Amino acid sequence: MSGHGAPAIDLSHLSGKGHLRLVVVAASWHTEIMDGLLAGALRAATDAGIQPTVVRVPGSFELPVAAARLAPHFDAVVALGVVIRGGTPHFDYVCQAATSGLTDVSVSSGKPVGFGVLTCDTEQQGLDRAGLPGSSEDKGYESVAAALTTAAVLDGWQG
Ligand code: DLZ
Repeated sequence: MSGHGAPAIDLSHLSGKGHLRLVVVAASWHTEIMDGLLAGALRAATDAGIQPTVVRVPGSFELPVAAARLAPHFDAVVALGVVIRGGTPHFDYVCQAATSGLTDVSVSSGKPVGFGVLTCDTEQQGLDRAGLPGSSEDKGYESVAAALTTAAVLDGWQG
């Protein structure tokens, strides 16, 4: 999977949607990459005119439980994390738990959960996607844009 084919991001359609409540749940492993992802996420929220709540958890494995607890109180959730492959199968378990856990939260809560979890073979792959100077992609920004765009589409549709 590559960034090729991604839609252009234009957040101007979110004007008038400043009431949307956004929480960014961010893991803490791989500090430099996480700092870039979080900065990109906050930049996107600012561009949308929304002031997010930020909640930190230890690792990506903890993202789903935090998202599950917070989702009822917000219109959109964004999960940020970085998992880098090591020498054991641990990588696969953490990635699987984060991915399926966050999907479950989104579907069961009916709230968009932006997926800003990088699953990388190398640290360099994470740096390339972290929205840092020299990065080619900005996954923190993209995941907030996706979650807020979906929340705006669903805004007003109550179950
Ligand atoms: C244990 C662990 C390892 C080895 N690697 C990562 C990682 O690359 N990225 C990440 O977000 N978290 C990692 N963790 C921590 C787990 O996500 C989790 O916090 C611990 O297993 C405790 O539940």
